[in-house]
Amino acid sequence: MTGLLRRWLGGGTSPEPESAKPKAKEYLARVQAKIAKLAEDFAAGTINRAQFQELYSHYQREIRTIEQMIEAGQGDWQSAVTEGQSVMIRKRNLARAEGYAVYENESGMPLATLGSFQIDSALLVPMLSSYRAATAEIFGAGMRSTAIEGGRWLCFVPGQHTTLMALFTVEVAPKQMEALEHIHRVFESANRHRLASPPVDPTGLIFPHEYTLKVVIAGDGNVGKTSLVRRYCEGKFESSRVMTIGVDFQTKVVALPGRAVKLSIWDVAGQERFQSFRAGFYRGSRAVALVFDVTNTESFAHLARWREEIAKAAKGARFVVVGNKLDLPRVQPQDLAGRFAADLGAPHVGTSAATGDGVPEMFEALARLAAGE
Ligand code: G3D
Ligand code: MG
Repeated sequence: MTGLLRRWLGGGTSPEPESAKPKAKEYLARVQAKIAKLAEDFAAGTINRAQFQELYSHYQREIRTIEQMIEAGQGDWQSAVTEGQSVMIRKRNLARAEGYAVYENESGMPLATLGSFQIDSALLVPMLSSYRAATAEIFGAGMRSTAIEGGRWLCFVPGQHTTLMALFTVEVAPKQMEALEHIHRVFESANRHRLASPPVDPTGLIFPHEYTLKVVIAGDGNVGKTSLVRRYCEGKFESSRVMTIGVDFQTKVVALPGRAVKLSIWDVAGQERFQSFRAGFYRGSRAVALVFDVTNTESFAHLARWREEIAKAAKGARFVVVGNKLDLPRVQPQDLAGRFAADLGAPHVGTSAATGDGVPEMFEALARLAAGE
């Protein structure tokens, strides 16, 4: 507590209305309790450094502003209250797994990659070999994580036969590292016979943490559903493509912190206009992207109908609202889309299948919802 605050809380000659004081005092005490909890969370390893630091300064800023307003005799100190932001700060700074790779300890050869494990091999190979050299000594206690270019973090998890590497967007919290170690233990144990007799055939390995979840991409024709799936699954965008008919779904492994899930992605290809075909198509889906085109307000207006139809056929399915074609001049008002998403309790993502912007975020949001996070 600062001297300023203490002076004010102690009463005396403060100019602000008496009635405001107890409430402000109560509120500031709550913020202090949050700071204490934050310190505990960091010590317990459930949050990372960036989350701790940004939240801490957020709380300090809030306290300081409220104190100054009170000092200046402004009764409306509540206007400085920013409750609810901390969740966003936590989320923004959470380490997200981009991808995983499993390397054989003895040969240093990659056995499998999951998600997107894009990392310069000129950087990776020396790190891996020095790590492998150390693995023998540090086995059992040797998880390591290290900052690499782009602010990303690379984690090494040693096992008896293999090393799991995971690429994260920012620094990883110790609890996330523990989850990785657990995954890797299960992986080695499930594959122990194959791993013990090299050369290992990667196609025979099983990834026990990987399971398939069905997700659906819905929305009017021409909003870019097929282009989004292509961009994500095949990494490309083709304009003037022939409309897809026939291919029902594609699968793709998505890396989430502490696990990987496989999505089977069902694109309402060519069925936009044939409602009678759709109910069966939705069955068993866990998460649904409601896609509209930001240059076409009608496609947005139709989302409520899409949602209603899907909610009937796939009870419990959760939604992500996706505004696509962000590379073009926007016509549909963004705040309306935000409100629609908020009313559904759904994340809202902006994408461009043409540039790739927002596309990983869209599918990650689907994976998280489908996995029940
Ligand atoms: P659908 O599957 O929802 O019916 P498609 O939509 O993926 O077939 O895309 C419809 C049209 O929109 C295609 O135009 C495609 O190239 C274009 N498109 C999809 N996503 C984007 C995007 O993010 N930005 C831009 N600029 N265009 C996009 P064409 O003319 O190629 O048939
Ligand atoms: Mg299509």
